[in-house]
Amino acid sequence: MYEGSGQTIHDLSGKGNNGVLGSTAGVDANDPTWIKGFLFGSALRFDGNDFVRIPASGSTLAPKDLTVSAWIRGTAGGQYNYIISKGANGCQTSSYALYTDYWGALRFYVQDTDGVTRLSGSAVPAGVFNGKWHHVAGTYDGTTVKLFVDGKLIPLSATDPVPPAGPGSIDYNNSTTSNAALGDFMGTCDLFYTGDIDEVAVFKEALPIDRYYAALSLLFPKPLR
Ligand SMILES: [Ca+2]
Repeated sequence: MYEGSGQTIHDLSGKGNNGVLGSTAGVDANDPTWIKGFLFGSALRFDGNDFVRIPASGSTLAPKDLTVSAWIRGTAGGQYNYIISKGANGCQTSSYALYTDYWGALRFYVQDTDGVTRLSGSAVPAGVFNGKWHHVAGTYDGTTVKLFVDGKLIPLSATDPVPPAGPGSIDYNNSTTSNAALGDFMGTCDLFYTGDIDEVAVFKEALPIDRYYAALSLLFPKPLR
């Protein structure tokens, strides 16, 4: 996010997935605030009732396999705070989302066409929401959901639901909206995120985030080490 001002975030990939700050194209109470970015330019601060809406046009952000990647900074995870979401079904699920769970831990999930929410492992709040920037990424290769924090895979714990062993298709047939959002779940309820977000990207394959982060650390040693 390089804009630093205004009401639009632009899709640098050229796919036209631009986002609108807040509830209207003008200045409104749901606009996040522009702040200095982590690596480059600017970032956005969400104060607990802010969001960016990305209309379901452009490339629709609905790939079969995917990576969702961002830099985030916050001081408290909170319960059910949506950082990045694609689509919404009632007050239940998105097609995929980076969010915090009941315990305030960071997770990634995809909702499959069998109605199963395929959850990643969970990153405890103290390791993510500690006032520092962290790279977070969720991937799905058609079978397995993974969450990475600062390039490290967050494994499933013994208490996590056992994910389906076989492949599954992401359900993009949303009952409430197919819009994507930053900082909110935009279904029949709002589930807001409090914190900062920068450099959001969605890729149509499950990237090897551990290797990506290692390469990034060589390019930008100071902020990342
Ligand atoms: Ca606005």
